[in-house]
Amino acid sequence: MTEISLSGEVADAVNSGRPVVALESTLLSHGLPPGRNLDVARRLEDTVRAAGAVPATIAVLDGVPVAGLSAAQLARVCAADSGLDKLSLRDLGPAIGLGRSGATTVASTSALAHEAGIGVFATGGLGGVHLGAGESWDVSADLGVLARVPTLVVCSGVKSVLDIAATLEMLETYSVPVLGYRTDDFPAFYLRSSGFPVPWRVDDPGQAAAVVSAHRRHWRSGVLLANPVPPESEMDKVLHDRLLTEGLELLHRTKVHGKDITPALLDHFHTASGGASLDTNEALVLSNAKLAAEIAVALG
Ligand code: PSU
Ligand code: MN
Repeated sequence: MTEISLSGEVADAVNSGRPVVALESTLLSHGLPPGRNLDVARRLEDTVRAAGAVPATIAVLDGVPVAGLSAAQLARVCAADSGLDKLSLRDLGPAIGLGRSGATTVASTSALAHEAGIGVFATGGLGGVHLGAGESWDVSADLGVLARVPTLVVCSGVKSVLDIAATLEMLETYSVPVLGYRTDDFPAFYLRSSGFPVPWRVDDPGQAAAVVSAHRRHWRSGVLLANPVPPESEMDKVLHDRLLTEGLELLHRTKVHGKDITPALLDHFHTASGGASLDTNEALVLSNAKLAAEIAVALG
């Protein structure tokens, strides 16, 4: 497809078969407030390095997909006035062809990572089937990409603003293995459990790596590893449920739809919780980056 620009460090690691972990930029530019996002971006990269892998944060800058943003590029992505679009996979052609800049979602990051030779990717939450999708048809492209691109995605499940049962059904239809990390319950981003079981469980990075290698020998879809937020950082359930109800009302009232739904909802949670949801968000994404790096090392 496109020529991806790899940083020297990422290119060296990919070429010599050393562990690399892809990181997405939409969670930074559209999921976290300016200021906080840059701090999280740097800590994500430090966490991956501390676990023995090379971080490759991915974005499209001035029409070029980049894997392994420099410090200056990372600061640009996180700036309050970055003006970056949210780019799903279908947006890559237009953004690249027209020389635009944007942050990549799970869908576009997975695809670019795979193209760059990176098989492991850490993020916060996956997109999924929205509540009311029977009417709106709003199903994240993240699911369709997991069906086709053999990247391991480590995340904390999907937010309870989505139809979690329907999301899990689609992942089954698409033959995407769903693994719980040290849990039998599919997590719900801010919460450790969604109330829905996972079909398979792994208890250490070695088991996760064994499943991923076995899957890749037989089938070319992605693998989803669901890692619940650390217990001490889980959001209070009563607060969570209140913010969710309010958030859904807000979306309805302000007629937000399509790709703006997730950023608007995250913003509502962060503002209305006085920052409590930010601590949860940060803790879970850091935990996923660490786990992804450990699995990348085990796969190597
Ligand atoms: N879930 C979160 N935080 C996020 C996202 C999802 O908890 O920032 C982002 C990811 O980049 C994901 C995208 O790929 O939203 C899904 O958007 P949509 O539902 O518009 O496909
Ligand atoms: Mn959507």
